[in-house]
Amino acid sequence: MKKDFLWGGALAAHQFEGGWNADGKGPSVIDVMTAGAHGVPREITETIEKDKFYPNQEAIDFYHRYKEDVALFAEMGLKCLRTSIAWTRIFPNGDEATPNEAGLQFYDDLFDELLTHGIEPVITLSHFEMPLHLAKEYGGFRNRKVIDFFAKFAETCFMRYKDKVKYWMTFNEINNQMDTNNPIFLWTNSGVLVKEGERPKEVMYQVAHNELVASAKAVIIGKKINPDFQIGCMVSHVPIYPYSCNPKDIMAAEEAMHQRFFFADIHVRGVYPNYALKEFEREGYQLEIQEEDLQILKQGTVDYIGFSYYMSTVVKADKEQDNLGDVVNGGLSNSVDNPYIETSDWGWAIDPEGLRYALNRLYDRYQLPLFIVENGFGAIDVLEENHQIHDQNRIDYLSKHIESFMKAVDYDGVELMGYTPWGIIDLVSFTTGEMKKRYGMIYVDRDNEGKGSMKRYKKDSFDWYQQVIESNGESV
Ligand code: BGP
Repeated sequence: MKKDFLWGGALAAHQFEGGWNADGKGPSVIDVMTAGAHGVPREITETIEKDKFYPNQEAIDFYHRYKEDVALFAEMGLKCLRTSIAWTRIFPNGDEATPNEAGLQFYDDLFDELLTHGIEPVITLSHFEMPLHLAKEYGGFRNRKVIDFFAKFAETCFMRYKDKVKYWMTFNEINNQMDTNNPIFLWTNSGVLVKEGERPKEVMYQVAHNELVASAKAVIIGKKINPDFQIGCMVSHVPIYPYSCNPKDIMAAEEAMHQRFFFADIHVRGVYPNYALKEFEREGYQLEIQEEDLQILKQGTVDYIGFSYYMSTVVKADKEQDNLGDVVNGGLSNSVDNPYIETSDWGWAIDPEGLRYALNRLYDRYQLPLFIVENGFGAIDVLEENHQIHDQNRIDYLSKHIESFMKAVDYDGVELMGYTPWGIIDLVSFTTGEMKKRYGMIYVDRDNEGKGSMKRYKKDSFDWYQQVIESNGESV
């Protein structure tokens, strides 16, 4: 791998910082989501209810322990850390005239701590946590005013951290709200709940448009502040395979991929793809897209593509005729199990080869540098009596994925900036709100009910990853 390859780890403010109301921070849309469990979805409460447990509020308390944790990241040898800035630390309600100085200072301190240890911050501006006030009072990204609130938040961060942060991303997994079957995606991405009688996809496309304009505005502003900034998008990439070589299956997969590519197509090319315009026409969607918006989209295209990769899926054109299982599918009604690959305890298909496929497909389509900003294995870990954690399953998962992306780089010639495995330290799971779905290489003693000493312990994967980084991928 290239010498400056960014080996790192990824986190998101709301899932690990805690301190949800510390030093003037306001509540965000995810602070009001309860914990779920296997088969029990998280609930969106829209307000803080006394007797309910909200796992993100304390999370792993990084807010108060960041020095200890950054020291561990440095010991692991991380070259970069991907995390996000909690919008509500900077603008507690989202619509204030001036930012909250204490919030700005926290990230100054954190970035200084990282830089002192030679760790480059890679920053997502919005990772599933807009101010609750913007969701409730303005309707989230339904409302065009929120475009400007986001642009102001972005500008404030760019100005303040322009000498400390070079790599930015605008919205995390902006494309997962395409799955309108699960309300948490639209809520956390955009602060939007679909109302009775509305067509979810029509709402989603309007919201998506406003958010894409907000992202493009941020890119334009950022480049003016510091032309050396590298500002990327961040999409969830789940390759969709055709079930067979039946051309009907091939076309079913192709059509489904349009849904996956829609956001990145606009982020990268700055224009609406024809397949989307045709869909709007076919479905009669009434969208407010102003002429000026189209200019902004064109001007504010991204420098690179950050993406998450956890799994692949499969679609079959005539699924109804068979009983081929029901996997985690990102809202695709025609998805089926892949008989060639195993799944995690949470039903996520484990497909290392799919990462090489994804890299090739994204690179062919966009010809832009790529950055794997999430990849990981959510599993139940056992803390042994001597405080060891033998997470060989995680090492197996990660090493196979690393081999796969190295092949994409060395053999296929894909341009890859870095790799930040998800949840480098245990944190609250986004979809389930659990602590027991762990990704980290550092264990945190904290359980699903919020109990535990909060102590940190190194897992076996800690030493393994340290070696991987030290050898620049030679020792996987
Ligand atoms: C992505 C999100 C992360 C995250 C990860 C793992 O969708 O960007 O925030 O948590 O997936 O998902 P989960 O925590 O639900 O296992």
